[in-house]
Amino acid sequence: MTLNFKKMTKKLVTDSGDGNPQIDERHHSGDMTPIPCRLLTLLALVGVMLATVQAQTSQGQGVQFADATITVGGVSFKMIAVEGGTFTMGATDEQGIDALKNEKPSHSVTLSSYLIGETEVTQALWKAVMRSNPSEFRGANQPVEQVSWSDCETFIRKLNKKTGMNFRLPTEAEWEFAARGGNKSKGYKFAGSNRLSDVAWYWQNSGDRFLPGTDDDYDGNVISRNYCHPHEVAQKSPNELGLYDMSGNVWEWCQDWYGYYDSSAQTNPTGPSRGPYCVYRGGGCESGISGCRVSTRYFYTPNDYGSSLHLTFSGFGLRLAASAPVR
Ligand SMILES: [Ca+2]
Repeated sequence: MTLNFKKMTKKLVTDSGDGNPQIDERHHSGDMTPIPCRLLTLLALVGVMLATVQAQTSQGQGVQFADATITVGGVSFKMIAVEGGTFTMGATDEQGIDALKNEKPSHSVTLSSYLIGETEVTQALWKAVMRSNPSEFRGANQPVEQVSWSDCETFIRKLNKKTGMNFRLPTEAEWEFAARGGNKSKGYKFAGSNRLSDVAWYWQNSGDRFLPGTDDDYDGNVISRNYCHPHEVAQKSPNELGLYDMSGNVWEWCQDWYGYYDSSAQTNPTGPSRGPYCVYRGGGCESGISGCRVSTRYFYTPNDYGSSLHLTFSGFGLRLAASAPVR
């Protein structure tokens, strides 16, 4: 088994850093317009649909909307309320020399409040919605993996039909703001810590034994023999917002088409209007340390989960998001 996520991501970054993405005329199959939030209204549907919703008052920092626990087909998952704010997206100082060309220029982004999944989508939830499980490493509380961006859109469409809610993938900016800890950010390099092993499963700690060294010691054959694999969600420490595994475990698809950054300030950015590649974030159980940084960004074709890269394991997963009521 060849585990070469580092090689794969290096290839993609090279592609992204050396020239403009090849923009074609294919239209994005997903709706890039922020979905009007009907969450509060939909909370009133408790008991009349397959889904049940329990709202819990969020504490502190003036958040005026609530975390929500949703149950679908007997599987519960929690959405964390993220208070909107302004942050610097991209290659900020704590990312250091690891920051790549496609993380620059850093720029100011202002976001409205939103909800984001406490954990990666589990196989139990995926199965409750899709009645299938594409994952290689099976387990109810394992994150779903080997899913394409398009698979995720299908999953979300069916989930929304079951719940009457408006889940979606997070925008790239929402993903990064949440990974940084939102308005509670302590400025870490990774999501919740400067010490990656505290918060993430990645190439050194996701297998049978800890593999010492740095990214310079990354060896796909050694990693393969060490049985590196995704782990059940929420086993590591959460970040400042209470979010688990935003660094490491499985990569997470974002809503946006991939594009280059601009230095101008933006509000609720949704990426290019079209393009051939979708963004994914956060690093996976086989990725290098640098791939797990909060500003690291990669991209891949929306209808594939890595098979064309000749990977025997492809750790693409997702985390849900939803727009929140206006503060
Ligand atoms: Ca992750």
